[in-house]
Amino acid sequence: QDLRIGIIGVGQMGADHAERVVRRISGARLVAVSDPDLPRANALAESLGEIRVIEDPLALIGDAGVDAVIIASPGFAHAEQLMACLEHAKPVLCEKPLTMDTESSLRVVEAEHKLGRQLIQVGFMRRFDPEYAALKQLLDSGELGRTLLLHNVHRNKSVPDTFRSEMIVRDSLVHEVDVARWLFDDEIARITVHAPKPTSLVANGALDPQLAIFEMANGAIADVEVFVNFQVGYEVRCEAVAEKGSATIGLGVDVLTKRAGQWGGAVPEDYRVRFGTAYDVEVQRWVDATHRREIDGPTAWDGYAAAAVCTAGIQSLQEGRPVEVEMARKSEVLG
Ligand code: ISE
Repeated sequence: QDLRIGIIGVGQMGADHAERVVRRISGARLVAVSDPDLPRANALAESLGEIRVIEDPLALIGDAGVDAVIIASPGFAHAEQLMACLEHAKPVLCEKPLTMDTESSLRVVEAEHKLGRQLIQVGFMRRFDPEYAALKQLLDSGELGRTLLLHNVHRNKSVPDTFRSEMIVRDSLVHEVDVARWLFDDEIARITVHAPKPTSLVANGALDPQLAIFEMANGAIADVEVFVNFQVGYEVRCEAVAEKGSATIGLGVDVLTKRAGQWGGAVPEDYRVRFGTAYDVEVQRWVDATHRREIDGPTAWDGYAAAAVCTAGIQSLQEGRPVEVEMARKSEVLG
């Protein structure tokens, strides 16, 4: 029996997931979409076949014809929609951020825990990228000894005008927050976010680029350059430095061409291109796990931890100093 999926939010990411579910995912079928922009939802539904448009996202979640939900709405809408998924016991793949603040993320974690079943998976898709997965495997194998440092670069070609300093932390830097927690298998204890003199090419007052330092609980350190108006294209790199070697991913060495007196390759336009495979693997594994009544990826707790780090990161950016990350103890919340 195919998993009947409903998607909430059909902007860039939601539309991308809709196409993915229809064209590339097995064991699942897209049955409904919801978006406040009705013409946009109607156009997408029509282009993909027989798909219902349900205007109210909460009605989509409660609909008896929807077995599982993908939330790709803006972050501020997540808390209410996640709670509704838990109420209706619907498995949900929720795009990051889990919610907009530490408290509401913790409430989501607690509500899910009360149900006694994990229904929430968070869309930190980098864990499913073949390059990141290989890096994780290499570091975990111990071949290089203990991992000491991570150097990360995260650049977007450009972002909409509404993408301000806080969003750079909660929507972009949040990926490295998860990557660092995942690769080190440890929590981030302290974060500092520096803001160099911003690029002159954005006029919305956003502090872009930013340079973040994560101090892990066990003493390791990660640094991150995040620059969302890089102009050139999308670039995500990670170098791990360990006791007996280093490993780098994201060099973008695809097809090397030589022409007109120059050599080089292509820079992806955005994350849908660079992480296309990661999204495919993520959604397929989520569908397969949902059939088994499980999840298979980042948990609500991971979303909560990331929210706590981002909250501290924003405070650091505003106050110009390192900020301790305040979060509950896992054992106290999850028993
Ligand atoms: C976007 O929302 C994403 O999640 C991308 O993965 C990230 O690289 C980008 O910076 C964000 O704008």
